[in-house]
Amino acid sequence: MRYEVIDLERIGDEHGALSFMEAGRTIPFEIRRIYYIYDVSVGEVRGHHAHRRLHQAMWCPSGSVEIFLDDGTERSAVMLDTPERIVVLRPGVWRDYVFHRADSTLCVAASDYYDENDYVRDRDEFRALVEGEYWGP
Ligand code: T46
Repeated sequence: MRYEVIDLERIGDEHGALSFMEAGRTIPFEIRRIYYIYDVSVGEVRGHHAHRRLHQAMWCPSGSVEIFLDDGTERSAVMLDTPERIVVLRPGVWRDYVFHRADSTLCVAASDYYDENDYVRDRDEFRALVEGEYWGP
């Protein structure tokens, strides 16, 4: 599998809750970039790409976002509808995602700076790369 779902610890009491993730531990790569996606209409589908070398971790601190994943051999969907859940993607995973609530925010920690050359946005190229086991580690 080129992705992993992790349920973080929830440290909570009557005053509220706290969850945490640590680079190099929970997130198995050095973080070079953080971005977040918001103000997306319910039902809008974004993504439609894989990455050649980029590792990413995604979580949804509020709202509900569903991530559809395809690593070329297996397809699955991960519902990020609790702040405690993160999904960690290695290179070579095609992703589409949809916002189920308009007040959702999808947060992403990435292993490198933005580089359009790292994107595979064509399905035929993705399939060829899967067959060639091209992906970075
Ligand atoms: C991913 C999913 C979950 C930048 O200038 N810098 C950045 O760091 C990013 C991520 C994007 N951009 C620009 C590139 C495009 O002009 O923002 C615009 C929208 O990017 P994109 O169409 O790639 O957005 P999504 O939502 O399809 O994908 C993004 C990430 O690009 C991608 O890596 O995994 O969120």
